[in-house]
Amino acid sequence: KARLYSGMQPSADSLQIGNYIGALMQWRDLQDSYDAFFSVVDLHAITVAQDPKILAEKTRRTAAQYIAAGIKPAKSTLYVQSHVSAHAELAWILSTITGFGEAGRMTQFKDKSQRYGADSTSVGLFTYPVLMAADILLYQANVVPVGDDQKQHVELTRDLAERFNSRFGEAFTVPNAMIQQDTARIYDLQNPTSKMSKSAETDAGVLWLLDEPSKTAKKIMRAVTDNDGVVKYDREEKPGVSNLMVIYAAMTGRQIPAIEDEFAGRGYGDFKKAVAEAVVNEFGPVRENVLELLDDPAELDRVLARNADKAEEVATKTLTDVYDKVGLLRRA
Ligand code: AQP
Repeated sequence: KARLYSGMQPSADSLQIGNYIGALMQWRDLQDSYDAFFSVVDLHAITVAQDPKILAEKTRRTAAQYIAAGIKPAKSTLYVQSHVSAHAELAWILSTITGFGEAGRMTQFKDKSQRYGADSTSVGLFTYPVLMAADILLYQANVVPVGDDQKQHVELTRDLAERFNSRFGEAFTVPNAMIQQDTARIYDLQNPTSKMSKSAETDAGVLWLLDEPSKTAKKIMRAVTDNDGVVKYDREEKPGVSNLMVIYAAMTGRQIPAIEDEFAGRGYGDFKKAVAEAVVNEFGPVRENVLELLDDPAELDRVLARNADKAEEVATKTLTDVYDKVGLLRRA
């Protein structure tokens, strides 16, 4: 089986519906056809300030949400990034072959550093893509399912793999990005032209996986739409309605044209009620499952430890080979 690698940051108490549709649902389907590694990337999360008192709990909760959404820890390797020290070690090696200008061209860094301001922008945020390259290359991943926004980082990963291989000898598989289609992108309910995000400024536009069902329904009923009252897919002219349609399609497995037919001649009220019901129905069991898993954190931590062992075995092999190729003296 081909190798697959992906991860999410434990940067909030709960994941949002964009993470669920854009990542978890796809991972769940892909895990049958690939030898999959799914990581909770806590080392990435600390590239922006995190509260040390709650980071560990957020990490555990993120892992619980992976499992509750259908990632099987007995089949896929589901682990916490910081449990495998090879990530940080390989990132260092890769940073020594990354050009300063090359890293400076990453648009996510430009966006995020602008958002946080010069005083809160760390060197870690700058080298974030190098750590991501290490994540992927350690496991010799063939494919990396990511959103459009991460395409540039996977390109850099490929460049670093090729550069290392030609400079020091074949050590890495050159990975391919598996880019999800446009319909996998979810936008903020209050601001439907910007992507829904865990770190959104306001809560009203974000649907959290672990929210109370009544809260979820209320947010959907209050989602921004438009004045023409027609349920029709048009990203440019009707971003709010189109976004709700994509959410509804993902929750029900229905196609966009069928949804247009279903709601022809009906108002937004009816449509929003249907969307709310579909989301609440999908999230309900996942939420219960998460709460159950969190009831026994020791068991959850044991599962993560076992998976970290599995991950470490693969990672150490790559790292040892890399250290040798770079010419570092082996410890006797
Ligand atoms: N709005 C979205 N629509 C579709 N997919 C999305 N993803 C995130 N937002 C959407 C996908 O979820 C995964 C999460 O990756 P991440 O945790 O590394 O961070 P991110 O992409 O930056 O996600 P957030 O929620 O916006 O987090 P913060 O606020 O912490 O930066 C990726 O696969 C991503 O494509």
